[in-house]
Parts: sequence; C-alpha cells; structure tokens
Amino acid sequence: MTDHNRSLPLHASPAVPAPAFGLRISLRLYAGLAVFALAGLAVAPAASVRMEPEVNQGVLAMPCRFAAAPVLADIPAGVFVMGSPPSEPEHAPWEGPQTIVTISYGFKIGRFEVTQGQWQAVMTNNPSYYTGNSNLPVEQVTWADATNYCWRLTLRERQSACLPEDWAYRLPSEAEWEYACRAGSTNAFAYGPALLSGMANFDGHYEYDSSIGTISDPAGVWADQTAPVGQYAPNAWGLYDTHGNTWEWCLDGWTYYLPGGSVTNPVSSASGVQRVIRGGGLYDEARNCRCAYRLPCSADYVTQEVGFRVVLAPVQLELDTTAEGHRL
Ligand SMILES: [Ca+2]
Repeated sequence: MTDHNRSLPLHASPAVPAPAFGLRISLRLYAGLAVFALAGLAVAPAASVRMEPEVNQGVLAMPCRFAAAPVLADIPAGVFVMGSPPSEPEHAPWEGPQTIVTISYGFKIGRFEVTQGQWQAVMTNNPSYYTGNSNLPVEQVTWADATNYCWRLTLRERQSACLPEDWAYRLPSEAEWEYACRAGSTNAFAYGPALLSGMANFDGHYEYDSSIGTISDPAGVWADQTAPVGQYAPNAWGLYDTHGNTWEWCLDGWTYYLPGGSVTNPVSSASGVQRVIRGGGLYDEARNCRCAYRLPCSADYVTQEVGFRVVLAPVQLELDTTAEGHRL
C-alpha cells in the first residue's frame, strides 16, 4: 500500500568525520542549554557553568492549557549514562563514548509524539503521509517545521496567560531525549534488554535481545504504517512510542561521537544541516530503536519516518562561559 522508499538515507551509516585537532571551538547559549560545538574531539562544559535564574526543578503551575496542546510528563533533574557500551550487541561507534550527563533542571516532555490533530490545531495543515486518524503522529515535517510548531504553541499559550514568559516549548536536546527515553533504564530499551514483535511499532521481523543481538522472526509483525500514538506500553516515566513509530527530531546538530566524560546540560551546536534523530521508526529493525541509537538527518529532509515530541522547559537566560574564554 505504500510507495515509500526503503532505501532512505536515514539508514545509511553516518560518515566518519575527518581527523580533527581542535578541541572546543565555541560555547554559547541556546534555549537554556550549554551548547558545545565539536571539532572532532569533545570537551565537557566548564564546571563553573552557572545558570540564571534558578531553575525550579520542573515544577510549573500552569493555570490553563491550549486545548490541543500535547500531554506532558514531568521529568526530574538527574544524572544518567548516555550512549551504549561497545559490549552492547549492534553497538555503533557513534553511540559512544558513554557519557555521564547531568540534567540540572526539571522539565516537561510530551508523553506522546505530536499527533496530526495537535499539529493541525496550531499549524492549520497536515503534511503527513499516513492519514485517516487524528491520533496518528505527524510526519513529513522538517526540523524547522517542528521548531516552528513549538514556537507557535509557546506563543499560543503565552497569549492566553497559560504559560509564563520564562518557559517555552522546543525540541528536546538529544540528552534530554535519551534521559526521558531511558526513564532510569540502563538496558538497551526502556522496557529491559529486549524489544520483541508487538512491543512497539517497528519491523517485527527483526527483534533484539541484548543476550543475542538481532533475532530473525519471520512471523513477526510489521505494520508498515504509523500507529496512533499510545498504542504500546509506556516507559516508567509515562512516555509512549520512544521506541519506534516515528523517529523523533532533536535539537542538536549532528556530531559523530558523544562528548565523553562528564557533562552538564549538553546540546551540540555542530554546524551543518544534519540534526540528530532518535528512537527508530516504523521501518526499522529493533536494534535501531535502542535507547542509545542515533542518526543524522538533514534538517530539510521530509519523510514519513520522522516526527517529534515537544519539551517544555525553562528559558534560562545566561550561562557563565568565561572559563572557556568564549561568550557568544
Ligand atoms: Ca518514536
């Protein structure tokens, strides 16, 4: 029933970066996150990074919501290990090195991928390939489209005094996304070490278990279309479809490796058009739906495999980056 192209660039291995000798090249502000630009080698943000104003750990009194706004889950501040170890079957080099990430603020994140109904209520169109149910995830949206949705939703709730000026919707950083996806899990999936047919919307012919790797299952289910959001079990923090259904845009520019070491509130401002997508999608094998798996995707690429979920987070106003010698 579909005419989609199974050879989408999404499934190509990321190009290995050219050798680089620079360390950090910039540290600037973006939506309240310490932004590190990488030139091959990564350095953690300075320990002296300071944020103003104080973040209130995600407690946000919202007197009202826009009726079609995404349902949100509260995510606490915390520390987690981002990425996967080389010992994890199907580990790709760009899933590492494992990095200790501190998220110093509480935030809110969509419990579901943004649906077509939610998109239409804000953007007045529906660009999706798979249609017929307003609870299907919106897809065929570029990174800029998704970002525009977040900003329009922010304005909509601010104008009706539902949202204070110091909070805004935006795409999740890659670190926020994995933190929320794992929901405390150190396994390959939020559910544990395995993703089997029927547990998520992916190509169930290719299951995965950490004790084995990829498992061929000719009887596995492959829907070959998006599913209405929330059809499968949530993770421990109440998020649905982080594994499969649509890939999800993240805020970050693509870097081949994770920063390594210990970092706080990281987001990559790597230049270029490639942005990070996470979670795997409806055409993917289970291995590509692991918590740690990540791919680059051109920001202007339009495909039925990629949607997004929103974050609602404090707009932190200043980061003290003097230790880095840069203030941009
Ligand atoms: Ca997803």
